[in-house]
Amino acid sequence: MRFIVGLLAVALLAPVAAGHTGLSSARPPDGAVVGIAPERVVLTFAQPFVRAGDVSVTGPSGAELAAEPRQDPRDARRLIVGVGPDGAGVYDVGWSIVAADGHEITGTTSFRARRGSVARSTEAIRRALADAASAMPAST
Ligand SMILES: [Cu+2]
Repeated sequence: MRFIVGLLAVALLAPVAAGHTGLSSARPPDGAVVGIAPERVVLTFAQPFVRAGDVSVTGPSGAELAAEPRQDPRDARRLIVGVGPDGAGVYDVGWSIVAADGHEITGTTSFRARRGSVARSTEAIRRALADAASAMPAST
């Protein structure tokens, strides 16, 4: 019985010890393989946080790609980070926020892209050109 009470105490105290918020989901998810490198990473925390801290996104080329890390004005639990273009491979995200209790929390997440965002823009341009060509009236 004492053992069970002990377990219960640990279970009840653990969240209190954690106190501040934590990362509840990432998009792309940690460890995911995505088709094309995304334009942004969205991190959702369990509770609203005060502000973003240092955020980095290191692309497969080793370049630092994070752009305008910001708290979603419509959801204070979400951190949105723009991602600059890079090639296929692993993208490492390092994040930091200031939680509501004033503690800074940091963590990492990463994902792999089968194709780089550069390939996407080339393809998008080609598709746009093809669409424009097909929309052109036939010359007489
Ligand atoms: Cu805390």
